[in-house]
Amino acid sequence: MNRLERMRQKMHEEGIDAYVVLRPENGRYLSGFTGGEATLYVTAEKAILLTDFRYIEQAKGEAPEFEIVKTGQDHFEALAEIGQQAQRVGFEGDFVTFLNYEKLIKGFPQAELLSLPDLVSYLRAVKDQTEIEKLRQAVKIADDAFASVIKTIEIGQTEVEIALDLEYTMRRAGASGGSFDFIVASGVRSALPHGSASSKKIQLGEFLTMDFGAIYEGYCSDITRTVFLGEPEEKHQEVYQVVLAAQRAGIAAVAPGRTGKEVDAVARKIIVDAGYGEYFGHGLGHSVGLAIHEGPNLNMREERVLEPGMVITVEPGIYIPDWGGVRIEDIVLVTENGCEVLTQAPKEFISFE
Ligand SMILES: [Mn+2]
Repeated sequence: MNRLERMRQKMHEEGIDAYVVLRPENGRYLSGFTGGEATLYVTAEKAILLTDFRYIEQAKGEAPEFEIVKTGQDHFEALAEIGQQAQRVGFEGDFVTFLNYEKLIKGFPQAELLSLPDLVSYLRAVKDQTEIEKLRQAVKIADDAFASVIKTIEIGQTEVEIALDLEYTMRRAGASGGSFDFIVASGVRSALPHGSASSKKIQLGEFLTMDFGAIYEGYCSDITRTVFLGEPEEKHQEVYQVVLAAQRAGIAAVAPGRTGKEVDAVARKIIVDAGYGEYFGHGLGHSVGLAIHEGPNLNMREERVLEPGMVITVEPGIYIPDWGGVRIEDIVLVTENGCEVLTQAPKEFISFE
C-alpha cells in the first residue's frame, strides 16, 4: 500500500470521512510536496492539495496523486467549498491554532470535527526504504562532521564557534541545514540538557557536549557526543562510563515487539543502580524522520510497540548541577531481530588537550 492508501485505511479505522492536514511534514509525507505552505484534504475518493499561486507549479510536479487547487493565502474558504459533504472531519489538534479552529467550525458547519493529532504521525513512524536511505545519509553527514570538527577544536574557542563549524561542515557535505538549534555546552553548562551554544569559551578540565544533526532531503539526524578537555578526574570517567553502559544496554534492548517503556527501563536501571537516577530527568529517546522529534518515543510512558523500520534515538544522560553532564546519543534502525546502529562516530571516552 502506498502512503495515501495507508492514510485512507487509518481514516476508515478511526471512523472519519475526511481529514485536513496543515502540518508541513505531514503534508510532505502524504503528498510529496516540499513547499510547506499547503493544506491537504483527504477523503476516501478525493486527495486535494490547496496552495497559492507561488507553489502551483511545484505542487503539480511534486504531488502527482493530488488534485491541485489554487487558493488565496487563506485556505479555509476553499476548503469549506470542497468539504460540504463531510460528516466527520479529523484535524491536527496539536497544530491548528485557535483562529484556524474557528475557521474550520465555520467552514464545516454540518460536520463533527475531531482532533486526531497522531493520525499521520502514526503512519510516519515506520519508514520505507527511500526514507531509510535519506536518514542514513543524514546520519553520515553528521558523523563525518564530528570526525572533521573534533580535530579542529581548540581550548579558548567559543561554543558558538564549534556549533558553526559543525553546521558549515554539514552544509558543505549536502545538508540543507541543521536539524535543530545545536547544543554545544561545556563545563557546568554541560549539566543543561538543552544548553544552546553560547559565547562561553571552552576550557581545560571540563566536559564538552555536542548535540547536533543534519537535514538531508527533508530527513533529520540527531547525534550527541561528550568529550573531555584535558585531564579527567575519576568522577568524570565514572559518570561517562555509566552513561555509556546505559546507552549500550538501551541499544541492546531495542527490538520489535518491545515497547518504548520497556527499552527506557533497561537503560534507566543502569543509571539508577549507579546512584545517578535523579540526574537523568528525560526520556531515553525519540523517533526521527521528517521532524527531529516524532513518535514513538522511548520513555517511561510509551506503550507503542517497536516495529521494523522505525528509526529512533537512544540518548541517556547524567546532568549534575554545578558540576557538569554527559549525554551520548546514537540513531538506530529497528530491524527484524533487533536494531542496526546507524551512527558511526566513536563513543569511547575521549579526552584531549
Ligand atoms: Mn535527540
